[in-house]
Amino acid sequence: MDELRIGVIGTGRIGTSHIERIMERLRGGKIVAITDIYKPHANELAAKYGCRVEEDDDALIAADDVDAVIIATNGEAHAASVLKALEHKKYIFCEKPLSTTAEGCKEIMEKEIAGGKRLIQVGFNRRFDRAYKKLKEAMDGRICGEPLILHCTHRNPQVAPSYTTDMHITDTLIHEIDVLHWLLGESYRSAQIIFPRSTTNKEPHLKDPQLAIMTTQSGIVIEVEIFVDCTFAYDINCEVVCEKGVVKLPEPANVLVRRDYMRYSPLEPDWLARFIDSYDAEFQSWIDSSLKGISTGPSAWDGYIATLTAEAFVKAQETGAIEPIDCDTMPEFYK
Ligand code: ISE
Repeated sequence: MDELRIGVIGTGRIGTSHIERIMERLRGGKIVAITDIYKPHANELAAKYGCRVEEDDDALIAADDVDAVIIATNGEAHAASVLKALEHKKYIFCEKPLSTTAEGCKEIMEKEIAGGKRLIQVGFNRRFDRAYKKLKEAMDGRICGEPLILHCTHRNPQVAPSYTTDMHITDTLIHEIDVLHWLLGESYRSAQIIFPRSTTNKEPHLKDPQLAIMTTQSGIVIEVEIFVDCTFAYDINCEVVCEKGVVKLPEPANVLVRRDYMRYSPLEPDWLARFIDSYDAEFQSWIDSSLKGISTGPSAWDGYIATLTAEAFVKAQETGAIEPIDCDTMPEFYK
């Protein structure tokens, strides 16, 4: 195969941005079909990029000229499309979450394992971000010794009115859950949420900010401030306190301005701007590895760890307790 023929399920903001990057910037992939329950925008994209609109995910996944599918619908719809795509032995890129339940992730893993070949990559883009890669290199080299504590922030300037308090976990914290599991090479054993005083910013129905505390299997304690209506910028930070020093996620490069008796450096407005390069790298890697017949990115196992941990955090939001996380043993297939 010298070109990966791709079908896209879901043409919302993220699906549209993936279509653009594959057709305009990346090598080796071509969008041949798209589908969405809302057809007018899909029709516009099809006209712009010379592909066709399929009626639904069944038709798109079954099409003979579709080698690989991108699933970019609402989280609740992901698992059903993934299972169908596994049935048809297509390469799969699934945005997070792989499934909204840990049980659903297990069903997907069983099916993938039964098929005998890794076909799934889950959309955890931060692993492809230059800054996180630098941090990982430093951690793997243990330049400051063993990690002990992590202080992180995940701040969004605002969220849509449809955003709910559990989405602090399932939609937002899930990125830290995955990227820190990758960074530290460990899964988690407990989850706790603390609700500080809530902001009076735009979304009064939200409990915002929240403080998430998780402990890894070896006892590293991670605290993440999740503040989705912070109003000032998209602001992602991560500081790892180690035995002999501190390692910090590099800030995205930006100009330093001196003006009006001030010195400042602009921050990013949103996650697409902050992580644009990582999405390009993530999709180039997915296309290249699929063309070679392998899947190398975040796996269905990583999708399971993320959803399992998120489930414990949502429970912790309700109970106020420290919730245990009972993780299965990693199947040989994913090692
Ligand atoms: C969104 O879905 C993302 O993936 C962003 O990275 C995250 O910052 C945001 O909170 C989510 O809603």
